[in-house]
Amino acid sequence: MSSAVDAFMEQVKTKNPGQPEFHQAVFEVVSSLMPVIEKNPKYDEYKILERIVEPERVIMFRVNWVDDKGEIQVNRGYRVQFNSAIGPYKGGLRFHRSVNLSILKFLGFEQIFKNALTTLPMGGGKGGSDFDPKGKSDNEVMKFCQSFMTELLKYIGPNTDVPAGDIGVGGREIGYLFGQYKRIRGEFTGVLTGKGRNWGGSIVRPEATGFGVIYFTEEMLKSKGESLDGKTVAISGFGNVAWGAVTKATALGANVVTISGPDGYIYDKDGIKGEKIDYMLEMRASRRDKVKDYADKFGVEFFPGKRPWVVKADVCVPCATQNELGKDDAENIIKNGAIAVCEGANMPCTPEATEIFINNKILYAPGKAANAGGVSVSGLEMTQNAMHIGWTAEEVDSKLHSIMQAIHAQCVEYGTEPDGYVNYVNGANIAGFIKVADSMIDQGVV
Ligand code: NDP
Ligand code: 2IT
Repeated sequence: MSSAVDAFMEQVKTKNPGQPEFHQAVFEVVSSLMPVIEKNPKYDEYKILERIVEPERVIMFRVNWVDDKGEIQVNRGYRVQFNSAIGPYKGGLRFHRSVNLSILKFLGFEQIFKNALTTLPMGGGKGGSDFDPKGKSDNEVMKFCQSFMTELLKYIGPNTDVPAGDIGVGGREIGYLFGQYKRIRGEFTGVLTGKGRNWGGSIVRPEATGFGVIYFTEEMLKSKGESLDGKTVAISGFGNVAWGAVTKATALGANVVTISGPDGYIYDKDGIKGEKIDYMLEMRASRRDKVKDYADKFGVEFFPGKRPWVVKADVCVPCATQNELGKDDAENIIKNGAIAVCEGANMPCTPEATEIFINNKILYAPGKAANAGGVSVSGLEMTQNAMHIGWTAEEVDSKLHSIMQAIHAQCVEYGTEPDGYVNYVNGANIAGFIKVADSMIDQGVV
């Protein structure tokens, strides 16, 4: 079996040179799928694997804009329209200096399976730019967003491709992007999700990813007769996802003791709660990218240049970025007796770390299952837009909760091993794949 995976990966690497994150994401999925493909020759006959790793379309474009000093700036914009077998392309936009085609292809590829798990009709896509929001004024962010959208709008629409936020893209950026789309296309439509509440956005979308991660964690713990109540939780990141996860974990009785930024992590033994959670929003909005601000304000310990995975915690929830948790971190987490690791970010654990969690048979959920709450509420935003209505917070939250339970159930159905251990990686990859692959077969060679 591994020789089939190796042979397939050889082709992927030859065809997509210099794209390590994309290779990493494909390798993980294909490793889970090979046994399924060997048992179901139709997938091989229809060349589903070969087709699913090839984006339907990649759009790359120049984004010129003028900064506050009157200087011309040049960035690169992207949209990867990966797979539309089960619905319009759907996925976030990332604005970060590290953005390149490899990162967006890995994210777009993951999104195909994630969106299939949500039970909603959404295909997979991702986009963004190497624009660095750090230190930019509101005016500069607006100028960039307007220029970016002026090109992107040729390729998107409510039934074609519906972008949303990701790292560096939150409510403010979605507002500027939406405004420019509306201005040029002359239509008010649900072309983006994560919109403001007053102009078509869904209530609970800002919280959705973090809430969903914690609902998923609760489901995993429930399967062991446990709950979050009274547990110590370590979280990384301090952005949108980390904020939602801290809020919900604290509400369910957990003591969240860490958050982190590119500068290091803070340890708050009394737990991040109340005004401290609100302060996370302030830190994120300041675009200073310094979690040390939290330590200065609340008088807690700050560990420069370090990650939170050395802290003793029952549950770890990485919510920052890809490959932020490696082999040594995973060994620490096991040594400290953690019972669960649940990914809020996309692909935060390296393959070596993932292997350690699975070999030690702790509860471990990959991002494509655990962080699907964000795109799920995006899907619910599309439904509300199409129906020209707005649901209440209770309605949206209860739908989100049911979706996370349904995703958990799919992982258990497809990922349970003979000894009863649930391999959530295999479960998520297989369940997501079957839905998309069967749809591709139904629709012929397109
Ligand atoms: P935000 O932009 O709100 O927050 C990300 C923050 O984390 C940035 O300020 C960034 O700082 C910081 N960061 C980057 N690298 C590190 C690091 N190594 N350690 C600590 N902090 C770091 O992004 P989101 O919260 O939206 O996204 C976080 C993760 O969740 C990403 O992997 C994203 O793909 C994923 N995700 C997001 C969803 C959403 O709906 N927003 C949905 C599902 C997944 P800096 O810019 O300086 O690097
Ligand atoms: O990674 C993700 O799932 C997101 N950034 C959210 C995508 C969306 O369309 O809401």
